[in-house]
Amino acid sequence: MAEKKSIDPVVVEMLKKAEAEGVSTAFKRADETKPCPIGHEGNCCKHCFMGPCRLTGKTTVGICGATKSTVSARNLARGVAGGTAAHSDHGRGMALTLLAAATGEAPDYRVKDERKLRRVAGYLGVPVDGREVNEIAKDVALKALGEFGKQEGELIYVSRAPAKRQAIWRKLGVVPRGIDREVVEVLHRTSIGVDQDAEHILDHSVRCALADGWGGSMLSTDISDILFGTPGPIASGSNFGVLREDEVNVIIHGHEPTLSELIVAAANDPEILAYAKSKGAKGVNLAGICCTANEVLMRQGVPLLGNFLAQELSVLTGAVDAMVVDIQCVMQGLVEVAKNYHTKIITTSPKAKIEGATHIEFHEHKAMEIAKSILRMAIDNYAKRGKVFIPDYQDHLVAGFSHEYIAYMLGGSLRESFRPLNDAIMTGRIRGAAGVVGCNNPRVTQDDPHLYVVQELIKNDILVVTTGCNAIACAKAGLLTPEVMEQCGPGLKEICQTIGIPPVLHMGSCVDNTRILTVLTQSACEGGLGEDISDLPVAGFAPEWMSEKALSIGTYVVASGVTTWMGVGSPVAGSPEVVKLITEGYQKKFGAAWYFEPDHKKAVQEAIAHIDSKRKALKLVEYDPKRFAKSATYLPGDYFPAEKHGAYSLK
Ligand code: NFS
Repeated sequence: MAEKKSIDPVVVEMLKKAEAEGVSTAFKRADETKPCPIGHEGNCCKHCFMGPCRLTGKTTVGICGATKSTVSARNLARGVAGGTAAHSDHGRGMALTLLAAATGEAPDYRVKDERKLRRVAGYLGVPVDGREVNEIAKDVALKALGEFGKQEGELIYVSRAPAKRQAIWRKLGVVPRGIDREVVEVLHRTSIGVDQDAEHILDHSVRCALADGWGGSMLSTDISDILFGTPGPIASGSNFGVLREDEVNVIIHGHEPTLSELIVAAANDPEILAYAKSKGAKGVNLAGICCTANEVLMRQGVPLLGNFLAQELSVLTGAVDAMVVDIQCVMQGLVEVAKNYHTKIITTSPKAKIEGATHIEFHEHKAMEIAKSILRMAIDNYAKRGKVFIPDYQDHLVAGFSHEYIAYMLGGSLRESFRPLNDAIMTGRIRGAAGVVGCNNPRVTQDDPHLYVVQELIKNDILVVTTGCNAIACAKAGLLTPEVMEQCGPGLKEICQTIGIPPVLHMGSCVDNTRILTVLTQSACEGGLGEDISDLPVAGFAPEWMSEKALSIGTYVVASGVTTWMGVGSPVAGSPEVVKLITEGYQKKFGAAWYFEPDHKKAVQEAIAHIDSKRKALKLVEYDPKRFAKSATYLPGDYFPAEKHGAYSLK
């Protein structure tokens, strides 16, 4: 039943089309392939060739004697290392691009946000006074690159965390030394016959994940802002209705903004537009999938086509002339689907090829030339379209809430600060805040857990910040608009009306979860809500997670002090000892617990109780929604007519 697969009506329609045409998608393959029950719970060890050892039934240890808890901790740690490697290699790529831009080797790139450059130079200890922009940029890039290969000492960005948090990490010995070193050490420790103490393995997985959150990902966000601009609010659209029947549709999918930013520029180039017209198209229309979508949405307003599970389905429209992919979350199944249509799948990263796809390798020194040749290929392909089916759904959105903009919108240009946010939490207008992030997973009804969690939180006066594929789910359901404040509790509604913001703030891609770390730090340091992130009435969610990157994010967010609920199921369920280590154990160590709770309704109730317990510990007034929403003198409906919004409104 297609209706059970997703609550997005576009996905349901496209799944019916796939069924009718006999096209295989991730949804179908998920039905055909049940997860291996042993590996699913973390009980399979395949780190040497005596096995794989399946610790099930009477078998409680591997051939080497490794226990279930060792195996489970090893598997989790390796997931964290995979996620850290992915985010951080992306960050390294950004630093290399900045270096090439600063030294003139990548003439199509330049420092776009000098203010951010100076701020980041300050974090990294790079002098700025009396220096040229490119001199500073070169040193910032080199200093950032140094963080990857550093062997000793501490990552510089650790000093951006609240002082109390840093002290906790130092006491536990989990401060990362160098980004690459911590990833390598996870792989070493978890190979045959090395670290065989679950708690010790997990401690190092924390060190590795912190190298992601307070290292590779944070650098990635900062350098992307320097090169392409720090995001501010921007309006756009989402879902398949953003495709155009009379234009060349190019989908940008993956993660790095390096090529996609130039594709956006090239799509507006008069020469490219003239070429499109010469082939009978009215223009070139761009739309994004996954985190590349979030990156180019936040800075350029490029609409969102869909999240992770929409990628194959978008090809089924017959309207996608090219899908340009780089790294991460790109399904190999795309090529098989594309065989049934005219769509060209174009891989571009030197790190990622897919058999059967067209490979046009991207190099920074001739970036614009490559972007244009990709677009020309898409334009040439336009004439080969067969029958086109574009479900006529789209919704409005406002995205682009960087932490810089949040501070600005709260305090204005004369006094950027988090004071108003803290005050609103202290008075109980805002009960607390939550980050809701992460993937799609075909093991659950697509977008259902995402949207339930977000809607339930705002109804309970909990401000939501979102990134990644949750942000796209919210966009498609119309939750990223100011109008949605009508769905909020009374206190949060007052705040949103006063500041003029949606109650669900789109903060970017998954590496931009580090923007959330910055917001949390500033809120903790502003005063009135304790002194550390773990004092704040906040919670984390990844209701439909699937990727290793989510495990890394989950670990660093919890180790930073935010109790977090991940949905779908637990990758460590097979070891009660490991479950205890990441819940009670992490609570003792980091003041925050990490739960895997497949029941998203239960998770929300637990998180609300958690937020209230934090309010109580801070001796804040008890949350009481009846006290608020009495002061407004007009109805927001006058300004935002109801017919303009609503989930999945028909165009
Ligand atoms: Ni995040 Fe981006 Fe989506 Fe999950 Fe994949 S796109 S980095 S991993 S699936 S949220």
